[in-house]
Amino acid sequence: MSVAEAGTKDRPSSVPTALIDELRTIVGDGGWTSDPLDLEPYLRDWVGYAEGATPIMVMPRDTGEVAAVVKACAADGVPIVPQGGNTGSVAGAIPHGEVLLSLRRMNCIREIDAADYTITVDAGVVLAEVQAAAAERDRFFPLSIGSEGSCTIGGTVSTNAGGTAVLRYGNMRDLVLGLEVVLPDGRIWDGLRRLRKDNTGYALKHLFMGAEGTLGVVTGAVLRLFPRPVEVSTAFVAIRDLDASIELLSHLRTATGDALSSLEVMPRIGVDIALEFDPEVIDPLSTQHDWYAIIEVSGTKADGQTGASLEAALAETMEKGIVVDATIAASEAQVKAIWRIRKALVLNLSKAGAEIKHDVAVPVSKQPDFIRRATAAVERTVPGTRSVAYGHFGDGNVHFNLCAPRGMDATAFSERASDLHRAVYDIAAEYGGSFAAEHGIGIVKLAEMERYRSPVEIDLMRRFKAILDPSGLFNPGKVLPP
Ligand code: 2HG
Ligand code: ZN
Repeated sequence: MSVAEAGTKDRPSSVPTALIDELRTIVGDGGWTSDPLDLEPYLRDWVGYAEGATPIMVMPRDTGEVAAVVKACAADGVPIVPQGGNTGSVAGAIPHGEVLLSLRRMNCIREIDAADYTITVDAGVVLAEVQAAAAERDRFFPLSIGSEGSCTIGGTVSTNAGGTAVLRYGNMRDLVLGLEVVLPDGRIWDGLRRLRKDNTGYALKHLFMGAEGTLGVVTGAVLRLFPRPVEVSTAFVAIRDLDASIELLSHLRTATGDALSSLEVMPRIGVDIALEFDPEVIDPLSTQHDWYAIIEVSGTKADGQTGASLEAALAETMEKGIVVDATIAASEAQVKAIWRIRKALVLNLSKAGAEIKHDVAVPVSKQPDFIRRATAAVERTVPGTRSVAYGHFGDGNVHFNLCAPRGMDATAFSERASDLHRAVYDIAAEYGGSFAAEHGIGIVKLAEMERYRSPVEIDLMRRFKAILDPSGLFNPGKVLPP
């Protein structure tokens, strides 16, 4: 979907004044706002897909208040859009006339149990706070994403967030043991169990993960913790070619005793964009190559083995001609400098020319073929399009993002978005891939849901929605095609 198409979905607000008064009373002073200036940051997404509207944003402090808000809205048939840190990439948390339910004031860490390797938190706790709280108790919460300083746990659960450590620890779905959810009728489902084994019928928690708030509002979660890595070794390497990325992955997993925690790949154009738009970025290698990888290996023993195994593994990959140049970070500053290239690329890509995003997953080994074919396809569709294919190669997630051809007008490029999407997603589909790997559907990929998911799959989803939310009051217009 193009930016222009995505941004025109506002529905008029029809929230009765009496309900507004009731909501204000439920959440109390400081728990709501209708001020357009206050609301502004919550009504637009960072990518620029949507500008929303709401008559009121409520910010409950606890699950009871969320349930009371939901019950009041349900009684009047008024829809709700839940929102966490508003860092999503598919405009899934932007209201278009609905009541906006922000979870950000529900920000308590309820309990950490180091012996159980679990942490129980409110939905509004920021991801970085969970990581820090775990570290204080000598534990590790591994989800790692660019927005970790502002995204919330409820949002990462509801979107099943992924990021750079999925290869080793899985995505959010793999890190959640239990959930607390407010259902569309206002009932609270207390599924906050901290069990690794719990085969008691249907795994209800999984329905709410990745549902983007269309089936329930996640208010709390029990998350898995891990032993804290005390040795982390990071390298920036140039690889022979795109195929070498898969050889590198395979080699590193075995050679490091499966201690590989990240393998991010990016093309030269990605490094160039980072260098051009972020003055603090430095090119870590003295010669230029077509493809690079950021490698992170981590271990829980402070015996120097993690760094030693990465060094040895890289020496082997250089002998085999998989890696052609490499630097291993020798200080925390150098680690930060390496990851800064990756961050700067994401934050500045749109400045290099109008950007069209594709968050694709294909089987790990198919990534090079997919990228080659998709690059050729977009070149055929809009000649001169600059493909910037980077991402989480360790788990098969390619951000196949595109920059407008030099000199092409941004609007003219955006107008070709659906043709470019089609070219890219058709190829991903041929590999049994996904058009929405870790960012979800929101309002941006409704057409693709219809095209690439079978009628059986869509029908099942609609039935689940109808059972849980028969009046369609939770995040309407998102995830499911109309
Ligand atoms: C990342 O990997 C995020 O940094 C964002 O998923 C990617 O904006 C993107 O396309
Ligand atoms: Zn990503």
